[in-house]
Amino acid sequence: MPTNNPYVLKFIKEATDLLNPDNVVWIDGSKAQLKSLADDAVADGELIELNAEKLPGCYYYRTALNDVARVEDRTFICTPTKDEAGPTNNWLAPDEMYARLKALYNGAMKGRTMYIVPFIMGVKGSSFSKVGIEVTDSRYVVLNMNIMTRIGDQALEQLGEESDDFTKCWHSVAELNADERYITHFPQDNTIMSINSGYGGNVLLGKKCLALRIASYLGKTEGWLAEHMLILGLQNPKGDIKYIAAAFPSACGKTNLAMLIPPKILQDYKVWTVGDDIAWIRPGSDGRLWAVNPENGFFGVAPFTSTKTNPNALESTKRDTIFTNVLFNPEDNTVWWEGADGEPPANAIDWRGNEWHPDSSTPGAHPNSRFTAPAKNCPCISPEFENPAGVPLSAIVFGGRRAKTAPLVYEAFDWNHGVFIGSSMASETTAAAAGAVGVVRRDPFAMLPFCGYNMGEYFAHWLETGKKVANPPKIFHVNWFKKDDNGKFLWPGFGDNLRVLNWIVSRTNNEVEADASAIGLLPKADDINIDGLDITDGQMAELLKVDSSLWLEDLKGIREFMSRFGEHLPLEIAKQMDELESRLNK
Ligand code: OXD
Ligand code: MN
Repeated sequence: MPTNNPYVLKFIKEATDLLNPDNVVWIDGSKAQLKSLADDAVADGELIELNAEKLPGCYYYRTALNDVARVEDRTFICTPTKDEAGPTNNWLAPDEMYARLKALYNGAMKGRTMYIVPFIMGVKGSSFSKVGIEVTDSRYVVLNMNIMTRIGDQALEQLGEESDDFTKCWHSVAELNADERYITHFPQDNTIMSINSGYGGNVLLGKKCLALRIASYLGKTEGWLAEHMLILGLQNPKGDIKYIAAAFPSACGKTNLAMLIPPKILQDYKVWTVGDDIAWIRPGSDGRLWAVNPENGFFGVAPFTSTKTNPNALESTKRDTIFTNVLFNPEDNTVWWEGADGEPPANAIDWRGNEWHPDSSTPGAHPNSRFTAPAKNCPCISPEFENPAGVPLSAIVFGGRRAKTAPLVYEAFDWNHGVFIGSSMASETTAAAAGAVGVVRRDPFAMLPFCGYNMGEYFAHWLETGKKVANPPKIFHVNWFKKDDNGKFLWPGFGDNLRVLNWIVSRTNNEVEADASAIGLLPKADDINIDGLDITDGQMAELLKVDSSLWLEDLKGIREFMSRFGEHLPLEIAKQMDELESRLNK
């Protein structure tokens, strides 16, 4: 045993007794152990080793056909009462769920090996960091956990011999039976139980399950925030760097923003990536909020990642990366996906394992195919990525995909107003018919599927956090997706989003004034640098326009959503809705 910690040993005994594996292997995190695990997986046909020259250290993996994404309808928060999980989570009483899961786990690893993966979310020795221990029967999980977290003996050292402060993470692929698939969280027991899936978001338990759902609950009880946010450092031509954390619902380009390449005209600026998906944020003794990225890699969507859309993400995948459900090219043992650089291979194998040709009628890569790439491969990884103290936040940015309602950018009047903006975040479903504005899905703080307790209480926790910091970051909202009356995007997006980030930073430095409107503070049109862009004054006015009647309509949707929280809705949020309404009616 690599540890004498009695709490760890008790957990491992309980898991071994129930799962009944033939072998038990402690993962120490050494290169030799991981290489031999990968070699075994290749020998068994579970992984394919890719071209050693073009993609050194890289492997290819296919999931089961019925197991290609997170399963929100099978994801549960099992707090003692339903009320504690709140109206936005699936809930079952802990006793009932434990009984159901224990029946499924009973003997599930018979004939298999159980791997014990101790891991740290965050860097060793940081006061932000948390330890988890995942038991799993999947070598793919072990190898991915090695990329996404810091695994092995270092985690047991961080935990020490006496602490019970770790998350117990149970995983078995079992029979991959979709009808008995469960991704379950017991926040009060610091326990996660996942079964019948082998897909990353459901089984790499450090990520969504620990670093968001369990951590949001720990953050509430311990006084910090676990958020679905990227963190970037924006360096100006003088070399000063300001840090921004930003939350966006899926399909809004979080990884692209985190790794942004400045347009030519602003090439003296530089964006450093601290994280692309998760931020843990704590009040610092200096009155500011400090943030770390607890992950150690990127679990990114492969399709449409290319030299054009995100060269930094692409470069990150050039070595020591695991590709899942992309297209496999057996001619030279490489991979490809829709929207990748270069021509599709003439004779390939698609994500289902079937022969595929460029004229095949189905995509070669699954739309949710992924790369798991080490953060240290990223050319723009921040020098502060491993700073145990994190980075101080100057701004927090919320965003969504809104065709009409939200302007390109606006600033909250103050912290509480900013919390209201985060709580009323929304995104529109894409591919709306011409002229229509899409279906609005409310996704507060981009945390709807990831909040491990009642979201009304989560809003209250955000409000409380603001009271604890003398110099909180300013809060903003952006919308890269505003459209004109012909349905054409008004803003170019991608690298040009830097122009908006620059305005945000200039506001945090008190360098420019802003205009008060009913919804918040708007830029003066001249303060957003559009040199070199084909944007007319009229289009800029449209980008910054606030249409009161559209907002009053939107407010109805916000009120309806907030009414779900009943007595858990903070009075402050109700007050913010009333104040917005009266400003809009003025
Ligand atoms: C997500 C992800 O689903 O990061 O948000 O994979
Ligand atoms: Mn995410």
